[in-house]
Amino acid sequence: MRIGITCYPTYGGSGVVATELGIELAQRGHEIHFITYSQPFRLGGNQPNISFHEVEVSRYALFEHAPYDLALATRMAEVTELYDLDILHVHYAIPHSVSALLAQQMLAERGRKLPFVTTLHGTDITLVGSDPSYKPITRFGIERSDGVTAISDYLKEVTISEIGVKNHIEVISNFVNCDIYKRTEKDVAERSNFAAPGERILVHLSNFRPVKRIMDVIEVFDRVRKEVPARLLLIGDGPDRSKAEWLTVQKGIHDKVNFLGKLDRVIGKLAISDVMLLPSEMESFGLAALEAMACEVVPIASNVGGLPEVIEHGVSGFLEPVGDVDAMAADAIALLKNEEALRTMGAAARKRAHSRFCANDVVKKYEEFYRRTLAASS
Ligand code: GMT
Repeated sequence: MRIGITCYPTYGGSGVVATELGIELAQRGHEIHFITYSQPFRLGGNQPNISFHEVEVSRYALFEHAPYDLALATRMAEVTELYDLDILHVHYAIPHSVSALLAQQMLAERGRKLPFVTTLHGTDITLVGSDPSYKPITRFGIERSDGVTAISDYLKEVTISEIGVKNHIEVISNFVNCDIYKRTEKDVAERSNFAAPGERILVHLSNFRPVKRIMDVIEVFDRVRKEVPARLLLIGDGPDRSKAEWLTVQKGIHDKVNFLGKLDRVIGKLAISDVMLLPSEMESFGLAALEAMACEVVPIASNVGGLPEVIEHGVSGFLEPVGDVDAMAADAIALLKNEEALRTMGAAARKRAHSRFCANDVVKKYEEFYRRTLAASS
């Protein structure tokens, strides 16, 4: 198939999923066309079967806010014609589904069909989509999509109850390439670059937005390092980063925390870690936890949203109430003091990722969904 993919190319879970999906589909022989305002950050250059089409947004003195949605719709229609796309897959409902709908209608005028699939990721429904200024257009974009998927049962339910969407929503979970995301001897040897022998490594990966509760990450780590020699690796960047940096200074633990910034490749850092902290206010899925689990890193996360669909409490990780930094720290301390329990749970985390969320299985579901969508709209 010739598939167009639109996503937010910046640091965020939906862009990661869209990019990894494009890479996996290209490896299966599909022709993939990313249509985005900049190259998706996890997409290296020159990959076979993958092209990138930049959306240029012209500025004009009248525009306080340049109409990106319209430039995107125009580019979607153009790329569809130039490369004879079969289907368009947009990630994150707003504004991508509405731009896709416009592109579809522009092409229909010329007798050209363009079916499109919208994948819902989380904040497009729980934050942006629920805001009264966006709710009606979010529902409209979703209901006019030829196919709709959500990344967890939780998100499907919220989309129905909060947004009032009436059409079918297929749940296709997020995934990880289990052949790439794994712990190797080489990675283990890298530990010495970040931690002294005997020190444990805790890790957090996000875009440092308030919903991620970065201060809780620091609070949990501060409690843990008083009981167990440990270091904290923070991967990513965003609005709450400097607040977090100042908190580590106030607590006198700045030298124990590595702010690594945005990284294209996170596997190496995950694979040397023992525990991932994900104390988010909300996660519709928690891709970062899944990537960590595939590398035998035990997730300690909030018991919210779609996280219980990923992590089995007490088996492949821990789930605690939002904001309960004492409970999260207690889980981490008990685990990090017991090497056997840590390795057993790490293996269970890998098993969980492998049994339900490997790319090989999940990407087939997308291929099948595209075929069904194409058949229904022909
Ligand atoms: O919260 C983020 O990290 C970004 C956000 C996005 O849309 O880019 O992530 C959402 O999509 C991810 C990929 O499907 C999910 O793993 C995250 O749980 C979800 N974030 C929230 O629901 C807050």
